[in-house]
Formats: sequence, C-alpha cells, structure tokens
Amino acid sequence: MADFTPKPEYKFTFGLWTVGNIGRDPFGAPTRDPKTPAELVYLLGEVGAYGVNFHDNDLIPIDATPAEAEAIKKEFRKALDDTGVVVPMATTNLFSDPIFKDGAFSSNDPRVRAYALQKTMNAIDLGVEFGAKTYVFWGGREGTETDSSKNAAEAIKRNREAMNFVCEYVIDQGYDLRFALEAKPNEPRADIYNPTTGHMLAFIETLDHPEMVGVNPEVAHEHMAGINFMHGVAQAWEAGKLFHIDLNDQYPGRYDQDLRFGSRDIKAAFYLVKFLEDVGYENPRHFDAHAYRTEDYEGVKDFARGCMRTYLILADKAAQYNADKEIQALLEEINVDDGSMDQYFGKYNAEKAGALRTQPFNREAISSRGLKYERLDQLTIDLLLGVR
Ligand code: GLT
Ligand code: MN
Ligand code: MN
Repeated sequence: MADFTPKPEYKFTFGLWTVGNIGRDPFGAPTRDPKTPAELVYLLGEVGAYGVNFHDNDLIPIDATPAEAEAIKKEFRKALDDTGVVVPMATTNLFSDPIFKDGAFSSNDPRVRAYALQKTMNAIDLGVEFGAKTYVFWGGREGTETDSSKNAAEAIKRNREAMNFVCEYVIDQGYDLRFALEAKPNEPRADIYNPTTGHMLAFIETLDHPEMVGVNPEVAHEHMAGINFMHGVAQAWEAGKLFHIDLNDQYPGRYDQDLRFGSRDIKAAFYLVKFLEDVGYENPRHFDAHAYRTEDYEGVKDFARGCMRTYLILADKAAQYNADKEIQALLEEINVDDGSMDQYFGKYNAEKAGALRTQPFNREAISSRGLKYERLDQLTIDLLLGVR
C-alpha cells in the first residue's frame, strides 16, 4: 500500500482564508466560529501541511492599530516556529472593503487606484517579512456589471500600469519575489477582465518586466468558464510561467464552489496531477478551497487532509499509469513514427516547402487507421477505479 502521508517536497499549502472559512454564504450566516491566524497555523501543522498563505487582512484586520498588528504578528510567528509551517505565498485583499466596490487597479476613481497601490506595497512588505517568495494577484473586483461604466481597453491599461509599478517597487526594495496572476471569469463581478489563464499569459507579455510575472491558475476558475484546466496549466508550464497553482474543484456552470480538490471530477484531477508530476513541477501546490458549510473544525481537518490525500493517491495512480505495460504499449503504438516525414519538420526553408508540395498522401489509408483511444480511456478508467 502506497504511503499517502503529505511530505514537504510536495509543498502542500493552504490559505488562512481556506481553513479559516467560517461557512458564510450569500444566503446564510457563518456556521463556524472564527479562529485566529495562529490557531489556523496549528491546525495546518496538525494535518501535515507544508505552508500557509495569507492576504494582508487575513492576518491583520484592515483597521488594526499598530500595537494590535504587532501582537498578531508575534503570535503568528510563534505558531510558525512551533509547527515548522512556512509562508511561501502572500497576497493583498483588494476586494472585501467597500472602497473596492468598482475594482482596485482598474477603478474609475484615481483615489481608489492609488490606495490599492499603497495597500499592495504594504502587503508585499508583510509577505516578505514572513518569507513569501511568490505574490499572487487575484483581481476579483477588476470588472464590471455594466460595460457603459468603463472602457475595457483602458481598464487593461490601468492594470498594466499597476503591475509595472509594483514590479519596480519589488526591484527597488531588492526583494526576492515573483508575481503570479490569477484569472477568474466572473464572481464577484458580473464579468472580470483577463478572465482566463490564457488572457493572463498574453497580458504578462505586455508588461515591463514579464520575467517577474507568471500565473496562478485555479481549477475552479477555469471550470467555471467551461475550459479544460490541465490544458491551460500545460500552456503556462510550457511558457515557463507556472509559478503557483490553486487546486480545488468545481461543477461547471455554477457559482464559485471551491470544493475539496478532486471531489468532483476525478478524471480531470488525475490528468492534472499526472501532468504536474510528469513534468516535475516544484512550486507550491496550494489548495484554494474550503470545507462544506455543514462541517465543524474536525470537518475542516477532514477537508484539508482529504485535499492532500487525493493529490497523493492520484500521483500514485499516475506512477501506476506510467508503469502499466499494456497502457504504455498502446501509447507506443498510437505514437508510432517511422521517420518517413522527418525531412518536413523543424525550421522552414524553401527547399523543404518545395519537397513537401510534391509529397503524395494517401488520405484514405491514413484516416482508416483506428486510434484505439476507447481502449486507452477504458484502461485509464479501470486504473482510476482500482480494478487494475
Ligand atoms: C479568494 C479567491 C481565490 C484567490 C484568493 C487570493 S482570494 O478567496 O476566491 O481564488 O486565490 O486572492
Ligand atoms: Mn476560487
Ligand atoms: Mn484562488
């Protein structure tokens, strides 16, 4: 039996806002009493997590006095030291306070845009103080309900200007910090700018310091948009931009559910884990989800343990898949290549193009070959369902 105990090399992390979620939803009051950041760190230590991430205001309430902030930080630091839990990532809350009702960096009000920059600089300092190496930007409020309110191209420009500003701030301070941009198509705004990981990847290339900026794709956010999450992750990885990842689960076409990782679409979760394990992804694996509203804190621990356990089970299944002789033989057969087309691939030249123009192709013969994907998929299902 494989060992499904979380190991530090997997860098399993949780946000304070995930295990600290108190079970409030738009129709109902909280079902769990809040815990302090330090208490949440002890909880994470108990379940075997590697790290904890925070928004500035998860750790220090927006209206805390300097003395209160110091006391919270001291307690939090002690909990980190006691448990060995580390802080790999931090972020800014640019969405909860009413000042951000029309966005932060893309707000129509210059005072809001300036305040958002000020808040972000402070939050970056706080993250770095606790050792964060990755800084996430989730622009949850950077959007609209009515497109008569904003020029969409102007909003992208404002976002770009803000990202350029904070990149320079990090350079200026000499911080060892990279940014990871997280897309979401909607919720809490009716529509959010840069709605998918693909949009973010394109946006990054327009920044002054694209090398400092990558993405933080989230399973649920791409599933909300009906997109194959693993494909987006693969694209980000291939571009050298997979700086961070938010793992959870989500039924497509519904509200933002943030379900326990792998609890909805086991097959999609399997291909995702297989991809990450096959390529040797080494950045944090962050579970951005929360326990059902029905749970007490024992249930929250069940939730957190479940996220990590499912990941490890799927990693084990991926290893099994790679070692499965029948599956591998089938893959070899599917990918057969006798080298007869080699001369046409690679970099273009006119000679190649000329030769290719006269190459005969027997379309019927080529297309009559069955690709055996049904068998391959069923073998995958058998493996996932535990009968192989
Ligand atoms: C919020 C959101 C998440 C983001 C967090 C980081 S905040 O919980 O739903 O997807 O990753 O800002
Ligand atoms: Mn989410
Ligand atoms: Mn997220």
